[in-house]
Amino acid sequence: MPQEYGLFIDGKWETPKDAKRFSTRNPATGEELGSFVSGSAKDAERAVTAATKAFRAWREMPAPKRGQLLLRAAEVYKRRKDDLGATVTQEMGKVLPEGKGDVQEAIEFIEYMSAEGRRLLGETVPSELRNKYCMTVLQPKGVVAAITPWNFPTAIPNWKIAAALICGNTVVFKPASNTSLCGVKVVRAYEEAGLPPGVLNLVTGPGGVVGDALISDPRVKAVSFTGGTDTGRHVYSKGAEHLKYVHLELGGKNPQIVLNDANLELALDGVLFGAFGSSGQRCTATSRLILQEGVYEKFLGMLLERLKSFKVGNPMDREVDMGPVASADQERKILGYIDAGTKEGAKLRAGGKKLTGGAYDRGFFIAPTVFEAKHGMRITKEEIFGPVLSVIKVKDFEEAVQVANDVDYGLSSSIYTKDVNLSFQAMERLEAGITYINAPTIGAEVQLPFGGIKQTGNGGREAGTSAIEEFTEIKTVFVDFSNRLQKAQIEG
Ligand code: UN1
Repeated sequence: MPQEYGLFIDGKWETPKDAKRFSTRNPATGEELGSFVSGSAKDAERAVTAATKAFRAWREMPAPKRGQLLLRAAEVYKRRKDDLGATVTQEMGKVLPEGKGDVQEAIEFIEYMSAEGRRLLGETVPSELRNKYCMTVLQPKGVVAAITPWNFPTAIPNWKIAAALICGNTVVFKPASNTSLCGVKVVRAYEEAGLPPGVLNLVTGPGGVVGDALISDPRVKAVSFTGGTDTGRHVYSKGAEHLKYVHLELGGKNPQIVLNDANLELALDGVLFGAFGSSGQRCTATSRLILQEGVYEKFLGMLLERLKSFKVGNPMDREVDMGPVASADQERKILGYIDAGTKEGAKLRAGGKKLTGGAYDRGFFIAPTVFEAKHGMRITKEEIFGPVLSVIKVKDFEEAVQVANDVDYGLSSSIYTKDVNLSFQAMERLEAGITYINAPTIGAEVQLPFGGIKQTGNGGREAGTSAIEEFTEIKTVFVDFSNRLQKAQIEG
């Protein structure tokens, strides 16, 4: 029997009467990892009640003190990094160094946010009148819903939770169902750190039930969602019915451009990590390799050569370069795209199939796949979220930028060149929230804003200082100490 876990509401772990349950499974082995409550709309409502009740005392706690509590949670994560990293790997399939990297990203973000507790900067600006101060202060929004994906099951929840908490919000957290054990462990660190009851609540269960209940609850003032574009559209429109602040981080179709003058070895390491890290299941994953014609054959040859020794297997095994994809659904969708690519006439150069035989039969393994594709095919335009790379030939820098930009998404982008002018032109012209020069499309750091343009989001950024904007309201304050009525715009 797998271990049973409850919901975390108002500081207590609990299993509602007659609760339905679901399990998560290791995508490499099929092993059952835990049993979780399939939360109901009522459970979500109770969690919001707890968060609402806890809000006043939490917002009144001085922000530096909130920061100290956050730091304690970071300490717990540090102590548990190996265990938690292994849980990430076992529950969603990225290789162990990346599983631990996920936790490390959570730790770094919490540390960064805890120091924000000593800033939360407002402005003071001159008044047009005498004896009057004009300033802004940042205030929390209230109860925040954090709805998070399975691909970064400890980092992304913390991008939302730690940022919301430092600003004085309380949180109801709904993790992706297939990484519920990670969700439980994310919350336990805050519990151990001594967070007051109700400040952070966890409701596991289906998005269509728990997520929708949170978005529709008028007491929830902000929703921060990371996930697929279709779900994002649903979250946004449902939030709009309630005129609710909604932050979205959605898909990507990220290009790596390699120009004729590039350091090819470096670009090769970059594309292997960018395309096949986390089995291509990062929003920032490289899914298009745009090669200038002068290096096309050579670079493609180098890539195919390296893939011959690329090992796919159990992600807990040190020798393995790439683990499984996260679930049966993922596998089906990715294989569907491989099929579509073949049908559209893209030339399959590596992989292109489910791996079978021996231990592979217990999990969802797909061989790292490379297509020579023509820009415009579905595999070059739609987000696949798997280990599938489309290689596209272009004449020159101009065409590279045009192809790179001709997609609906705009999260990350990368260019390899030694030409300073072209790298700055790329920085200016690539339509993406993030541009890397001589580095892969993945690997953003937490102290900088993260997010994208076009259908990648709705204009906001998370992490970095933008995280504070995401979770605060600006209060504008005028203090008149003249002891008489002063009329702005009327007297001079
Ligand atoms: C994501 O895939 O949604 O930049 C987040 C990166 C990681 C975060 C990715 N630091 O690849």
